[in-house]
Amino acid sequence: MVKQLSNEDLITHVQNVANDIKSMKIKGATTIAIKAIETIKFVIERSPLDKVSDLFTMSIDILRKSRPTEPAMFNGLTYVYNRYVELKTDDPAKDRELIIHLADSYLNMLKSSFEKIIDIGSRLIPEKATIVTHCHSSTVTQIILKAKNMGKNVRVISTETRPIYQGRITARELSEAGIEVYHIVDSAMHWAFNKYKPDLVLIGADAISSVGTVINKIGSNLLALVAKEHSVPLYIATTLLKMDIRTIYGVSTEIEMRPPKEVWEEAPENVKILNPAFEVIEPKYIRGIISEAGIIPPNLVTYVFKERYPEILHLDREAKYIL
Ligand code: RUB
Repeated sequence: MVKQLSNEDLITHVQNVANDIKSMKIKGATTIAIKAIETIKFVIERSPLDKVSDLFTMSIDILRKSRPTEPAMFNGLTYVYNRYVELKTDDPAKDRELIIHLADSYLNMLKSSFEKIIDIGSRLIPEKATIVTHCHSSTVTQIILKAKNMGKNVRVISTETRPIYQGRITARELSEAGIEVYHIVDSAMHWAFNKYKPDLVLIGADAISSVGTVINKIGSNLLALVAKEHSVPLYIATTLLKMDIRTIYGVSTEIEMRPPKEVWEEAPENVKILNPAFEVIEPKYIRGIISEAGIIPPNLVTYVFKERYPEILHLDREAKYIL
């Protein structure tokens, strides 16, 4: 039996997680989604019985405001919330079990799709390959690590990913596993393609829209342009659970603008710093999306999503989804 905590302690816990997501102590779309859903479970398991419902709604509200460009988290929170509303009883003990069960269901969807993508992606990598990546995507690094474990000879060019250098996480993770890594500043992308003639570009995603555009870390579209110029195929490794289903109804995914201080701590007062966290890659630059449903062209995303996750799309009917 898990020890109960007070209302205040549980809310503080959720707020701390939301702040860690906002400040990017917790980052990367998959990690954020898992952490948000695990936090719901943590709270509900420890909530006083008469507060289960209130704490659940409050936690969802706090978490969903933490970062605006994270559909894998929103889909998870929406799935758990809407299914709960549909199935809840008048018995708080049963409702507690129900929420925990729904949270586990979504975590399992994430986990099983992640495993399938790693399998498919690692098979796609040639026996001897130079791969360019950008930022830190756990999906991408796991694909590369698995390819290495399969005996493939891979080397990686990773960009540092200004302003907060997530590329260093990638470089460290892969080099510690014995992979040859060349680390470059973002603006050396074109130079690196000329010098090392990569075989493919492999990046992750934060969001996918209904028409197959992909949103990923700022600099990703620049990399897509460079890849196109050099005729190098670009693949996106992502679960379809990152689809922003609001885009079906004409709502655009918001691109998060981050604090100026991340770019320049003590900038002169009259310099206006712009710090977009993400950008959009058009389908014409994408050779394929490595997803849990196989490698698919971007324009099939909505169709495949509907086939695979009817329970999530169903919840969205009449745009009830828009939180
Ligand atoms: C991280 C980023 C990653 C995606 C995919 O951005 O753009 O490519 O989130 O990651 P940030 P994963 O550091 O701003 O969160 O494959 O782990 O879901």
